Amino acid sequence: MDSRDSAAFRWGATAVVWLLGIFAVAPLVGGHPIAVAAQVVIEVAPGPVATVAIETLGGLAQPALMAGIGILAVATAAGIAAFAEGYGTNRRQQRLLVRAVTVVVVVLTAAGFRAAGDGIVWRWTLATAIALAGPALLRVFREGGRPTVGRRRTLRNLGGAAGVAVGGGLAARSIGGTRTGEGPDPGESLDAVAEKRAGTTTPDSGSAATPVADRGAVENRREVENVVVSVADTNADFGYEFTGMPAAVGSADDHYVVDKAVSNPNVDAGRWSLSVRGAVAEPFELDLSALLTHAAARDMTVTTACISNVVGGDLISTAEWRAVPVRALLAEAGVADGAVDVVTRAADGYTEAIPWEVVRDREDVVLAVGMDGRTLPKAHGFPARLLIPGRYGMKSTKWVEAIEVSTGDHEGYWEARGWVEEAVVNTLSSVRAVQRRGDRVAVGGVAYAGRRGIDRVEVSLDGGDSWADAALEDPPSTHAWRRFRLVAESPDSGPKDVVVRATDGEGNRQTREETGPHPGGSTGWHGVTVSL
Ligand SMILES: Nc1nc2c(c(=O)[nH]1)N[C@H]1C(S)=C(S)[C@@H](COP(=O)(O)O)O[C@H]1N2
Ligand SMILES: [Mo]
Repeated sequence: MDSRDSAAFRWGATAVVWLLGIFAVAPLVGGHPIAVAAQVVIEVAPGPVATVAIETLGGLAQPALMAGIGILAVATAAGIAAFAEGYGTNRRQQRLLVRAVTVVVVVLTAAGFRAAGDGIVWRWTLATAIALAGPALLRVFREGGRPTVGRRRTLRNLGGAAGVAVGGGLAARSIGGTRTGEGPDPGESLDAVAEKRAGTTTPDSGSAATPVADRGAVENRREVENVVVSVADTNADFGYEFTGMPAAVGSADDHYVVDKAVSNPNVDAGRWSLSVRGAVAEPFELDLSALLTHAAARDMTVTTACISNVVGGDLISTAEWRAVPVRALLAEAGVADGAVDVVTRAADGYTEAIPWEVVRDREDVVLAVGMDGRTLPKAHGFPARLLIPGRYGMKSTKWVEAIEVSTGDHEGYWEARGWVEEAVVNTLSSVRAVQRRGDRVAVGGVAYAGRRGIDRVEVSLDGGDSWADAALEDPPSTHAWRRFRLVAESPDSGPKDVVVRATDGEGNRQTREETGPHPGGSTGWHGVTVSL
């Protein structure tokens, strides 16, 4: 085919080359302009729209949005060209148009990489140059070549330009991540950090495996709506550890993750410091090593749950954190009279606020800097994140850069999108595992009521007609959930309509009324029908 390619085809194809280059070079700065654009869309989207998108698409909402933006970019390029051609623009006008579009694309690409990265000039500049190399080469080919360019030749040029963009991106990748390598890394052993600080090092041995008690061979393991149903070939008594039960204290690897952002911010601890400022007598900055070795640092086991968790859902986890009370940090700065909120500001633009009175009165409102004996993993907010036990996870700002005392009311990220401000957790209980051993069946799970604690859990095997008290494990801490287990004689393998309900430490039974997560967290009893 040697027909002249339409301008729309050439422009669209150029946009595709541009996108390829952008994605190839993204690791150099730890993000890319398309993700930044998606982020802007998420942030300006009205609260209910964002909520509906997250509820219907879940984890696919963000990738879908990025795909949409990519398609829109290509369509816009093709559209502009088709429009210009349709109007029969002359050469001079075409050149002007090309120049204008070029300027816009260069500026957007550079600004996008600048926003995605953490400010290292040469990295985002190099990323921009490589991402634009492909499309730029295409122009050279076209202008250097004959005025009429056959489709085969165009395709060959496009392939070459895409190759240059992707090849350049891969080469840039090999230059490495965005770190200075000076501060502690995400997930680094806290002992190693302390030793480094003291000037000694020993190899990181990792944690020893814990032996597992004989639980019998498990047959017929399946999942019914998040609940693990199994039959075990043993007569051993049930503990709290049978198949499907979550660990009382989980690990970073199995902790749920929820972020507003398309990609997590890469914070370089070597260049990061926490800023404590606002309405305080003496603002100051503290680096990660100083926080890790802070005199008030303590280990605490905390359960967090996302406010968008549904009844029986798994957006709830328990982990061991190393943390410094926020009030200890603020005491060093000296909070001024008239303080209203303690605002946390994050590297991804997220903000949250908690009344100063609450921070002042509660030792357990903390800034976490460690998890499982290591510095925080990136996904959980490296290098520092807030934890407010008993409030939904939205209050616990990750990737904190500043703690700022305000003299006015501050509206947090999700509050501005119509979710409740205080976000005190509702009492919840959920079935996680049902197991048969001979004639006995055990129902196990977790219950949580934040700072109110859990006093009682009842289980029904007949859809709520009759109830029995479950055995309760001691909670791993006052900030954590409690595991429960009910063992019943049940030779009959027919369907069981399992329902669970908890009573908190204030004597209030969990409400049966079913509500969805928006705006104050889901409520209602969890149940599942199983046969085993
Ligand atoms: N900076 C920042 N902090 C954030 C979020 C976020 O998107 N950005 N998400 C919040 C929400 S909604 C929840 S549920 C918790 C999740 O914490 P995790 O991912 O460590 O479990 O972080 C909170 N902190
Ligand atoms: Mo959340």
